[in-house]
Amino acid sequence: MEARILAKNDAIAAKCRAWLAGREIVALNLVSSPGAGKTTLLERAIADLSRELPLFVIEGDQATSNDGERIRAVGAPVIQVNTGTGCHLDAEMIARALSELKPSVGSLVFIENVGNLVCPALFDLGEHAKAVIFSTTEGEDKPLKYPHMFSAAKVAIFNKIDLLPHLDFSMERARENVLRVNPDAEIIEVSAKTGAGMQALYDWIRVQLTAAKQSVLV
Ligand SMILES: Nc1nc2c(ncn2[C@@H]2O[C@H](COP(=O)(O)OP(=O)(O)OP(=O)(O)O)[C@@H](O)[C@H]2O)c(=O)[nH]1
Ligand SMILES: [Mg+2]
Repeated sequence: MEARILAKNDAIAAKCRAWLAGREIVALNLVSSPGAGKTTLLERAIADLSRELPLFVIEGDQATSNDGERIRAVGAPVIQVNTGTGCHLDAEMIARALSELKPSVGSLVFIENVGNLVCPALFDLGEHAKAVIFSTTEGEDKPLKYPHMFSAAKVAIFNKIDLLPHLDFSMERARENVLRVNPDAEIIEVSAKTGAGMQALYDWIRVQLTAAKQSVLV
């Protein structure tokens, strides 16, 4: 049963991926535990990047349109998806949201997944990459406890570094733990609140967009 659900999801995700690639669109699937700072990071990224890039957002939450409204307030087109009892977005939801959102050629689509480190790891949404946001308030051991999420992600964004002086969080141990489950992960340290480190994240995003353009050429 579970295998059948995943196979159906993967088939739709493959169609989404081809559709996005044909339009040179980079879709990033933001995953994290609840409250790690996904929406705050998006608010800042939209404010900083929207003059440079067309940006679109798909917001996933079990309930409420709070995050969708926060994104709309900073000026990006957004579709809010409510999953009800579901603990993750799936590819069919993304296919439907993309047909409504109509992201332009060469744009960046942020998908904010439902906040948890378990189910979103299993479901391909046709994204270019999963980005896991890991808050300094969560404890360094989370990559070891939720290895599927951390190994599925291309980049681990350590958020809330502004709080480090008040916490026992060891950045070094946290980095080691991420790399233990995913030796290829890129690690970027930011504070979505103060903006520290965000330029490194934007540079990483620019590299992904350039790669998406080049892959259409080959
Ligand atoms: N100090 C600090 N607080 C932050 C930072 N980023 C986010 N926050 C705070 O963390 C709380 C949760 O942030 P959200 O952006 O709503 O987190 P989220 O991951 O979108 O949460 P869900 O969508 O509910 O899973 C808010 O009170 C934010 O102000 C940061 O870099 N530093
Ligand atoms: Mg949010």
